[in-house]
Amino acid sequence: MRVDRIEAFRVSLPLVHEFQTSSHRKSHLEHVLVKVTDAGGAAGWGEIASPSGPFYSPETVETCWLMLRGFLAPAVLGRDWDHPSQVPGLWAKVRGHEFTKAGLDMAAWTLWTGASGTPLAAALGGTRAKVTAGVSLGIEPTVDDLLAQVAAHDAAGYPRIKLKIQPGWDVEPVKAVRAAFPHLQVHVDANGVYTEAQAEVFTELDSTGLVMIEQPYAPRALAAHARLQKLLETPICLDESVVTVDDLDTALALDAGRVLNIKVSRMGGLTAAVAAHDRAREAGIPVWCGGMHEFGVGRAANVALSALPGFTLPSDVSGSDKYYAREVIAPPVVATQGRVTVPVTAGLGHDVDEEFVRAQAGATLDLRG
Ligand code: OSB
Ligand code: MG
Repeated sequence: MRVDRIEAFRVSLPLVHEFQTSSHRKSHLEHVLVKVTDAGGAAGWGEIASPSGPFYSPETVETCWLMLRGFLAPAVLGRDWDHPSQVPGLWAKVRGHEFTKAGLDMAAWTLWTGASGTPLAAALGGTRAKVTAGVSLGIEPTVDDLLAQVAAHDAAGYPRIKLKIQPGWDVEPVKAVRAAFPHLQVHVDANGVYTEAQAEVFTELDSTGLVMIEQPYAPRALAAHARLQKLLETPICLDESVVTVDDLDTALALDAGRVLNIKVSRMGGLTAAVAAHDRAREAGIPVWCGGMHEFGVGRAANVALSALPGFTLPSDVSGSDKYYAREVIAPPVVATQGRVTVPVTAGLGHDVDEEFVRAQAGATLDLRG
């Protein structure tokens, strides 16, 4: 196959419920939707789900836009490939910029699976007909507000809740949620905001029956994560620390984490995500698919990835309705009693609402090989 045209659309959508993490609060998100077209007119879509600011990773929507136009689209345009797993090889010299790469890699996968009549999940190696979804809840103004959020998602049937924590919002809200909802699987995500001097927070959380503690320390602090893991019964889950499969190897060698959050965006695409899944599976550590509040395109790709056999923990693939009132795909991703059905039709398994995408686009790119 050969991609002869790459279009990109900067689309902003309002969130149904404001989301606050340890780094910032957001009420709407701007993502870049990427459309690739081959010589025969077949199209594929991907999503660059970078946050606007460089607080989760160094990338921003603006840097993604520049890298797509300046380096990554030119690396792909007019080049021949047989299988989407070869596409990352086209930009092998470009270091970093995983979110940008992820959008193009995803577009290549949906192009190829759509054109070859294969469901995306099956092409990736997926074996599940349904995947289990958890929800990620932000920091709320009060514990009562948080309990109301947990109650709503418990009532919707989600079996796992992840709570964002930060210093001053950790042990108390976690204990309140565990006490009020003892049947739920609960885990916490610190987004790397604690330091080793605050390890006591985690030794205290260790006795609250959490499924895992996600990214307590800074992304590069793998040795510190290993020291913390020695103190805890609760598995540490790595997110920001693992950008490449080499990072995963280092984490495994150090015993710095016993669960892996695989994000398509953070790792540079579906090809890299599958490689991380395979490596984790070989090492015997469970994985789940994390999210970046993706619009429908990225969300559907996350569902397809979560169908792989190593994804044994609930993924952040909650229904589109938790986030957006109006979606960029039809039908939207739907979770029923915390389960999402994996599409069995060719490609992404959802139609992209191109008219809506074009109407919403604040800026567009149109590049040809
Ligand atoms: O650390 O998992 C994270 C969103 C933005 C930045 C970082 C994270 C998140 C989430 C989103 O938790 C979860 C979702 O998309 O459902
Ligand atoms: Mg995380």
